[in-house]
Amino acid sequence: MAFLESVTMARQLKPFKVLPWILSRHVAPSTSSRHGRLASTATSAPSPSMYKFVVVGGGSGGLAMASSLSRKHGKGQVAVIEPSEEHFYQPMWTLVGGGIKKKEQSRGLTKDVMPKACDWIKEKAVEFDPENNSVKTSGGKVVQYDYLVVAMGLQLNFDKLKGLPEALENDPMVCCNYSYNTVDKTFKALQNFKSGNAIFTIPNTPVKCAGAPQKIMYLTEEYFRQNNKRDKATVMYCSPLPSIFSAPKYAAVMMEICKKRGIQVNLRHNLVEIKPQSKEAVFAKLDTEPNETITLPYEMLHVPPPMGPPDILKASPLAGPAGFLSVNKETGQHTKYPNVFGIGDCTDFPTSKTAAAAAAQSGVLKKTINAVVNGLTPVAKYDGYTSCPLITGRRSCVLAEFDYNLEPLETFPFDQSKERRSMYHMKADFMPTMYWHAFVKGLWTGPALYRKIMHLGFSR
Ligand code: FAD
Ligand code: UQ1
Repeated sequence: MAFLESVTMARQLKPFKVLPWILSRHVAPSTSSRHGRLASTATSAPSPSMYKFVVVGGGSGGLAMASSLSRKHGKGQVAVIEPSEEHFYQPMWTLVGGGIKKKEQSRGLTKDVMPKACDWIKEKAVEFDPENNSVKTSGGKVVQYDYLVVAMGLQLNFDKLKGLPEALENDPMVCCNYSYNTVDKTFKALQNFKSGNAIFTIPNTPVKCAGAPQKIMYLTEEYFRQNNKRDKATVMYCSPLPSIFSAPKYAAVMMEICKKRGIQVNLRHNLVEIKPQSKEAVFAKLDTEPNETITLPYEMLHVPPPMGPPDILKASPLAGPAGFLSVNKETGQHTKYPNVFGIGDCTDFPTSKTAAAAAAQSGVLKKTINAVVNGLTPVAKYDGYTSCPLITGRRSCVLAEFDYNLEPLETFPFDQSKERRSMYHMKADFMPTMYWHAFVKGLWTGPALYRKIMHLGFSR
């Protein structure tokens, strides 16, 4: 079950042996521990490591923060707990699924993106103990901190949807852009499609890049048109949500696009089971009481898995009611532990979970942490900025950008709800370079400044 080995980003990662040199590098006495005290250790247990800053998760948000913090505070002050040897530029997976990029183009090595001034602890975090300012790792280390940044991303729960693991494993026409291990099935499914229903779903859970489940549908529909398959295909989007997209301005445009292109939109349809043997997908109709189900045959099925907070975060005192890191929605500071901060998909910032949101959060979080370190009250305010480049074809994109109130917060001085070739190139060609050269280095905190310049100061 090669696929099952990778059901989450975290689970993708094989346990690493703890190298003695890692241990020795991390037994560093802290000179400035305001909060920390040494964890009690039995004689045989590893000694605790101490850092001014510990970042848990070296994905998009974690690296951006680790880079900025280590640049400001210097070598040996920041540790990053990240088990993966590989770093993925996940936003490229939509284009990989559409056959536009190769999946290898989305992959880098963690050693190449890890800031040189940070100590990389190549293990999983397994337990948070915020009362004692420490994190336990899979290798048995107790890593102590003065300040903690939690950036663990979302957990993919493939096994929470009946039939999904088997379908991904055995049915070549069931595909998923949400994992490096499954993303290359998608384009093969497009190529092998003969006739019938091409169904695209979105889970009834929090989801990263909530636009991605429909972006691949537009690429598929266009591919069918360009390859003489369109008249043999019924393309449909099935979503448990009451609208196709959260921000109304862009939802209206996407509905128009679906209408124009003959795409069926079935709202309040929640995928509850896949039957790969009979090639059927079962949906609960959420507007019926009790929920009726409807079974649709599929020729091709794209399924983002159910997602949720990482198990260890959910089980910790750091979790809010939904299991995500409980943060102040303006500052990113933890609601109970003032020396704990969060960024990205693992937090409960009430906005759409994207790398673009994490970039904007990183700008605010730097200021928040700086204030707290200097004994000041944080004043910087995150407005919920998030962005979703809604790819609608191989040369077109609607660039959605909005805030906590789902109000547009557009960077460019034109109406971004129109499909544009320029926005496609921004997403497909400019963004990857920007990500590897600026974002993970903590040098990109979102387009707010450019927005102000391009709107001649008349923008929030
Ligand atoms: P991640 O980047 O996922 O990083 C989390 C890190 O935590 C990982 O490195 C993981 O190994 C590590 N980790 C997990 N568990 C542990 C543990 N126990 N201990 C230590 N480390 C751990 N965003 C956009 O802005 N624009 C887009 O167009 C876009 N398209 C997307 C398309 C797809 C198909 C997907 C899947 C995502 C897309 N995104 C997009 C979303 C974007 O990739 C994420 O929102 C972003 O990566 C979140 O960053 P993060 O740091 O919170 O989490
Ligand atoms: C963005 O900042 C970002 O984070 C790095 C993305 O993720 C890859 C995006 O997709 C987008 C659209 C933005 C916003 C950037 C601009 C220039 C509007």
